[in-house]
Amino acid sequence: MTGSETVLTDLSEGVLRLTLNRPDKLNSFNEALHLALRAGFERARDDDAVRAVLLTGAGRGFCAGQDLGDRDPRKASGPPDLGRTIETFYNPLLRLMRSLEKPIVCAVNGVAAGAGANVALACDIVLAAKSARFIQAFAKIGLVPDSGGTWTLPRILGEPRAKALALTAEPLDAETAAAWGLIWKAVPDDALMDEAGALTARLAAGPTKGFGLTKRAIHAAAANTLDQQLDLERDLQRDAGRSADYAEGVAAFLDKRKPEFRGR
Ligand code: LHQ
Repeated sequence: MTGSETVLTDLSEGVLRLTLNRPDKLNSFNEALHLALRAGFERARDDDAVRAVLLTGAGRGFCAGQDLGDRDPRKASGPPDLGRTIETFYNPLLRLMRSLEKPIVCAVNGVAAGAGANVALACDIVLAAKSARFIQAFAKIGLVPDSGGTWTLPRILGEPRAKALALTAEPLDAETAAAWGLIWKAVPDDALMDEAGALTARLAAGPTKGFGLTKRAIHAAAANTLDQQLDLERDLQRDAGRSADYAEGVAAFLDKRKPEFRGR
């Protein structure tokens, strides 16, 4: 395990594990955590040894959003420019995560509030401990859901549930989040890290080039017509069909053996 204090980083057998590590502040985002997390996802993008990412939090929380200790209005000389904070820190992170052509699994180990909830929901497969809660906490301090929340929530939940969560800031428990399709699974607390670790390891040993193309296709669907999407599937399948992993997958099937995928 290496890394600065704020994000622990560990690469093992293709899995880059990123652990938010400000447990006494429920892993809320300060500048150092932002920069370290961004560096982690940049490594995931640039390092061929990384085949999948597992994001989680240290201690009893996943992430409580922006560190409000840094934001005391009584200590400021005037109104803040939160748009600048979003443009400098949150949006680059969300864009980086969304464009990563490798699977991101999120193990939500405890409360996920504000930007912390929406960063979790930006991951590809989200598992949450049964005791975890998702809180669109923004409304409690007069803000708008950010980190993609106003895009993700209505798409997944529809406007009625998205608006109720955003306007009331009521906590959504992990089992309801799973029942509503907001996350993949709620799992017993003591099974979370084993299950998330095994899932990420399985993905990292899989045909990760194909996974990347699959993510690209599913992301494009939000803005495409069916005709456009059918054309895109044709183009991406052409790429996938030329991959070494496709050749290996079919050969292994015909040989009745386990495939050895390389992500190429
Ligand atoms: C915290 C925090 C925190 C600092 C817990 N900051 N210390 C973008 C642009 C720029 C500015 C604004 O924001 C954004 C995006 C956003 O994310 S806005 C939303 C910001 N987040 C929140 O409003 C959530 C604030 N936290 C809470 O409501 C509660 O802490 C939750 C519901 C997350 C957890 O409640 P509890 O389980 O009861 O824990 P706690 O409140 O006792 O917190 C434990 C410690 O963590 C405590 O410190 P202490 O020294 O008293 O033990 C908290 O002060 C600290 N902490 N969240 N965001």
